[in-house]
Amino acid sequence: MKKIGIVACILLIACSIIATGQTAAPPYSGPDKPEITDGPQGGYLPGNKVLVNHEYTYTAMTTDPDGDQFYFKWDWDDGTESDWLGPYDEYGTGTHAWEEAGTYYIKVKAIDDPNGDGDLSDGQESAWSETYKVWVRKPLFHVVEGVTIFEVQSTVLPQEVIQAQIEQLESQQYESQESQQQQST
Ligand SMILES: [Ca+2]
Ligand SMILES: [Ca+2]
Repeated sequence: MKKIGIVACILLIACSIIATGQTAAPPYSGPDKPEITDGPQGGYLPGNKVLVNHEYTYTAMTTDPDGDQFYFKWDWDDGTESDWLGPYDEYGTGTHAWEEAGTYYIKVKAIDDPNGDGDLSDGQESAWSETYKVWVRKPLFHVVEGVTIFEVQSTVLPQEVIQAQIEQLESQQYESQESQQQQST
């Protein structure tokens, strides 16, 4: 009787382990915390500069543990957020133009759409991504004779190069005025 008792006890434990294992199936979950992977962060070099009132596109990525498609919402750190944009499988983008110069720390979060119907009320949100620093500035313009405008890359180009460009533009301007005067006389 004692042996039977032990066997029964072991069976009971085994059964409860199996039962527990079944209820511990992978739980439904929202997308992983996204990461911002690409987009200009500001500077003087072409391809990286971010000027006020120009649109720039940023890329983020994440995955959903259940394989659901998901949507991104961007926080542009100027008091505005995007709508939920998507659906995406891995990478998604957001586009924004800042109205004021300054340093912004943008971030993005994701929500999945388990039944894939575009209604996100059944979705679960991820955490916000780490922030991504964007330096937005006003363009630096030089106006020569009120006509020629170009951006001076003052932290990239030596001052003498800038001065040479200005002088060249001024001489072109002078020559064109000379030729116009000759034509009119
Ligand atoms: Ca999911
Ligand atoms: Ca849905």
